Amino acid sequence: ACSSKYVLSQVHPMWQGPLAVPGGDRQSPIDIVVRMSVFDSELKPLVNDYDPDTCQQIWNNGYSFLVEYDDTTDKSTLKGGPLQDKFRLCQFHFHWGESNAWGSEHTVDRRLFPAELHLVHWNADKYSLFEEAVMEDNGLAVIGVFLKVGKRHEGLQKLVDALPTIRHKDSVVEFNRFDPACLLPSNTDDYWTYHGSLTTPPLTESVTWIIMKQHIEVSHDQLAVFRSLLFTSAEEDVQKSMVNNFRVQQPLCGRTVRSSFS
Ligand code: BO1
Ligand code: ZN
Repeated sequence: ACSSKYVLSQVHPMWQGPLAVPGGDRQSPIDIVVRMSVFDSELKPLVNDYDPDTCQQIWNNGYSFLVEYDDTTDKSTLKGGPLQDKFRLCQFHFHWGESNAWGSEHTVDRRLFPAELHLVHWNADKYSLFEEAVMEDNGLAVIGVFLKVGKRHEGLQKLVDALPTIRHKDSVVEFNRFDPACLLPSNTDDYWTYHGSLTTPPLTESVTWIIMKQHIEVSHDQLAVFRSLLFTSAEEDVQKSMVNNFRVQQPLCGRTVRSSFS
């Protein structure tokens, strides 16, 4: 039998108490065991076509910070890779640790990274809203990119500079003209893909995960600014640092992880 844990972590009030998800044998995140992944020559290169003008705002939702995009038209899209349809970008966000020793949700051969970027897209060929797609098979596609500590990331710095203005939960500021493609590694042809779920509620099993093989480098100081954000709102007496906002790993339950490279 394949069981997965739903009651997770101390990081956020929404994780207190059990969370029932039907099925639960396709949950995320997972450890990618490289020698168990299966090369699939049918997996095509990813095609992202992002319009920086669709970038709208950045907000602290009490779990991460989200950079949100206007997804009412087909201006920022993702196609190709394992995807049959065209998907629209709605937001990206990160997960990170309190130290550089951990923080990513996915791991590669048990290797942890200090942070992980998620670019969230929904299937605009089959559905008309994120809320519709989130319930459905093949509804969502999320690109995962590992962050490693090294040299400062120029593209990320514009985001980092905005973070002090959204330190508390529920703060939102306008944020324009940010090209999410600047956060992708130089090689997006090499990736792993598998069927999984959202890693926070509603945890629906509607996600085609596309995990980049190549990581991006960011500086320790840039990650330190992520860690200066707060889980708590300005009204709360005891402030809690936003760190360790990742879900624990979930069982593979017989799923196959495919790779676009051999
Ligand atoms: S993740 O990429 O698996 N960590 C993930 C987890 C949860 C969401 C998105 C991605 N949640 C949803 C919310 C919706 C919201 C949407 C787009 O993100 O449930 O209410 O509209 O921002
Ligand atoms: Zn995420």
